Amino acid sequence: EGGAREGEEWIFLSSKDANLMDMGETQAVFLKHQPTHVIHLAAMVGGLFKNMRANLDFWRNNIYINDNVLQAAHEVDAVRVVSCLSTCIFPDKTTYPINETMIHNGPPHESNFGYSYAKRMIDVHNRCVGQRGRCYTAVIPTNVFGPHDNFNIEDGHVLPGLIHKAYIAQKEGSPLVVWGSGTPRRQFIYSLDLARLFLWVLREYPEVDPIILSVGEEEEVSIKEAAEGVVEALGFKGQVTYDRTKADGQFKKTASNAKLLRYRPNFTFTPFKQALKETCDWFVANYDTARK
Ligand code: GFB
Repeated sequence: EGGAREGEEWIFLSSKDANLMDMGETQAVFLKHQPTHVIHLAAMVGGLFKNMRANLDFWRNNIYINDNVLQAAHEVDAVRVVSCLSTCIFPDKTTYPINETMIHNGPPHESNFGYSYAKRMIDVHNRCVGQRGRCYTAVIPTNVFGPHDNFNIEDGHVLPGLIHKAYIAQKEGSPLVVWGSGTPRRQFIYSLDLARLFLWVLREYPEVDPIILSVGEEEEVSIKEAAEGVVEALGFKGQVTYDRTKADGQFKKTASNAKLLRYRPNFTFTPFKQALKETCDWFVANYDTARK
């Protein structure tokens, strides 16, 4: 499942190519490339703490990006658009495991409701443009990590944040400070596994309805266990402490990957420890140029 297949031309765009919050620039870049298939990953994203600080920006910026991209794709007659939701947009008060039918069944967690509602509107948009004959869809990844991530400690997600903090703590001989109690639970998907699944969704997945892309419920770990995984992967020898003055955010958002396994019964995820090791090795080798 490597790169482009025969007859496929892949074009990678970044925010340097167009400000997707601007409809004119978005239409211009779509007219320039005339894509038939689009993997839409553009978004204003961040970890728990960045979301808590900026729900209005997360709401507005993502609403603009998503409406512009989906409308511009429709206007250039793209046959496929795969957009990105997240398991953090599900209702906070819910039964477990969460599945794809539950997206709109109640308010999301307070910490990131701006981002969550903006993302939920992608599903509404896909269903609306579906009435015009489009089969645009969305995936719902659980917490993603891997090389090339945003390792910024204040704004990034938990695993890159812990990797960056442990790297500094190791050099300075200071403790690794994990934020919160360490008890919340998360499922983590390795970015390389997610990329393989994205290609399958783009080429084969037949539904407008979204599909969760996650490791199984049994792979869910506590933040404490994730931190211990980082300590092991980096070979950190110092003390680990927990700063309980920092928020825990959503306690859990356990998602079912049963729908994925129905389509891809033989898909194998990279083992968590191996994925963490590869991510840590990448970060150490690319410290100077990594986004942080
Ligand atoms: O990845 P994260 O920031 O976002 O994880 P969420 C937050 C959890 O990790 C909280 C704990 O329980 C934090 O207390 N934590 C411990 C840390 N140490 C750290 C650290 O150094 N950095 C960070 N960031 N957390 C996000 C949503 O929720 O999930 C986003 O807010 C996005 O919208 C993302 O969807 C996937 O998993 O809590």
